[in-house]
Amino acid sequence: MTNPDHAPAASATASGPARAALEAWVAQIASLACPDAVVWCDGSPEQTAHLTQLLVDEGKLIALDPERRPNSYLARSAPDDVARVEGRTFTCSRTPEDAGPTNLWRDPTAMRTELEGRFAGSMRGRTMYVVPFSMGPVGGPISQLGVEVTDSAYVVLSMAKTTRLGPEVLRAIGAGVPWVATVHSVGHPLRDADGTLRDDVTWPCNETKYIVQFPETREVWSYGSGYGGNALLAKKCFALRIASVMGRDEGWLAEHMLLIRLTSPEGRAFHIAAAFPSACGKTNLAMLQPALPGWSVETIGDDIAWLRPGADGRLYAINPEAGLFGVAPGTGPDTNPVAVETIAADTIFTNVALTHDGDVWWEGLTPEPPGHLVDWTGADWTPDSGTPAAHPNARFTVALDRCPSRAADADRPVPIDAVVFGGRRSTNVPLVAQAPSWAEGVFMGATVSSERTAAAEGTVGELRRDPFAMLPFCGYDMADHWAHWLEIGEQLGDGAPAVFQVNWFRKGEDGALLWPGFRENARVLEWIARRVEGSVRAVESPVGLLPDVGGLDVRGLDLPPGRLDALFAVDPESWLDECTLTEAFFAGFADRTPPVFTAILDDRRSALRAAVPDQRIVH
Ligand code: OXD
Ligand code: MN
Repeated sequence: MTNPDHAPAASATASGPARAALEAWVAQIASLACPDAVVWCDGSPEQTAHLTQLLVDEGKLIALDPERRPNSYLARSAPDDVARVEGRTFTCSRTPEDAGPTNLWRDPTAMRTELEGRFAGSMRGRTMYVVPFSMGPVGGPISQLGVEVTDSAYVVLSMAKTTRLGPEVLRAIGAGVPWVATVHSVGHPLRDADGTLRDDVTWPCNETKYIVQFPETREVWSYGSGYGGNALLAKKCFALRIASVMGRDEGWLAEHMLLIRLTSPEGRAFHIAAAFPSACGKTNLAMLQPALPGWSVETIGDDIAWLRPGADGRLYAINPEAGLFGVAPGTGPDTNPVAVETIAADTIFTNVALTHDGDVWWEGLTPEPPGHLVDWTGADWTPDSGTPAAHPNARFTVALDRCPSRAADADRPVPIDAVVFGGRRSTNVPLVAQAPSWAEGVFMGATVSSERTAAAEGTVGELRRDPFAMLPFCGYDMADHWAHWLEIGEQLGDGAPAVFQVNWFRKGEDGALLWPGFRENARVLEWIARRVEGSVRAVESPVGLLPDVGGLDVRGLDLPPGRLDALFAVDPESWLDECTLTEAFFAGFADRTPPVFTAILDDRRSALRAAVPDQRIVH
């Protein structure tokens, strides 16, 4: 399987200029990074088994008990390589204006020189894997191709679960389909240029990290990290940062959104695309088992959606990924039984705890922790240790076809009925509100904010603006992204989806959550679906259309008196303060902020100031 001469395996060989260009590119990376061998990956069971065994033999994967967790493995990362590193994520567009104020811009030419220095010899002593993959089914109308070269077999195994990896991708590339070039090195060569040897470690990485996007040339270069979104370059780097730029240029959208099909008791299907900042329970919502009888949810995607206007004037979406890279802590039989079943086998776990009988555990998997564990760092752990047994950003990586709620036709584009924006807000934002117009929906998306979680570095709990939940993922100026959404809305006209905002996380004065969440979120989805079909009324408020009295089905919930009022309260004072913050936020984008946002903000302020006592204007 190893081709020391850097040539692809015979089975993958094809002639033609497109294939030659790919091979020339691979040879060029190899001559820079100097790997000992180059291996072309085809996702075959044999290759997967071989790489898995290699990692087990090297101590980089721990095989879990085959009875308790068949065909599953545990990886432990280095303690300083546990999350995406936004402070080292760069957008190298031609001008800083194209990257916009929310991205870290670097001059592309200077960055290329810097990266060349880093990658020179960075794979010495290692194997370089070439991973041709497709985002979306090969040849699908919204799909795109990519190639990742990486010196991490863990990355190859993860990509085999989360993308479509196979010989048909190489055939498509050979036939001339364009592809996105992505290059990854953990930055831990086993040999220096002078022959000095360096020991391998169970999680090789480098203390200096670069996650670099070149949007114009559609390239990603990542150095120094082996972790998740830093290293599985098809995901955040390509499917969001690069793809958002492709979408801007080609009239489509790449969004940080889950995708579900919600079916009503009458059998009507509603397709919903929902954007939430990292670690707001997207995977839970994507696998919801509705508490409302007769309603069902099918999972299409849990993290990323690519959306394109169709010939019939509707917005169609696919999940470009083929697997899940989900947050383990908090995932349990009560919060997400479907995920628990999904990861019962064939899963790679990273940074969870190990039980004495060869299974895995994390906070939230069972109400009581086991008496003894080996924690994510490899140290002995008991409930008295005072530290989490699993890292808060511990992950599971698994193919989506293991998910019991996966839609059988999840490969086909689906027409979107509703777009939902959510955040983690303990105050102000109501449980659900509908945007009265597309422009107001785009405004809702632009003003998403959330209290910080563990998915990226930073202080947990701090409020951060996360427009469209795309703050770390939009590959170009964020305000241009809003303008692009406005244009797509104009193009769709009456065919545009309805837009909503939700907030499962509002708290009462006692600091307790007001809404039970999880399966009960189906009640909110029901209201959204009923609004789409036009069968329930809504009332106006200064921040959007809210459910009319009795419109939200809360039967059987046993909410205390006043709870619904608290969930939907729109306090004019604090919303006026919020408007001031929003204005300051928009000012950061100067004249690129769409003018319609100023008009919406003005209207909102007037409505809040008027604080009309009787707001019940029925729609
Ligand atoms: C993720 C994230 O990993 O959003 O999905 O950070
Ligand atoms: Mn995400």
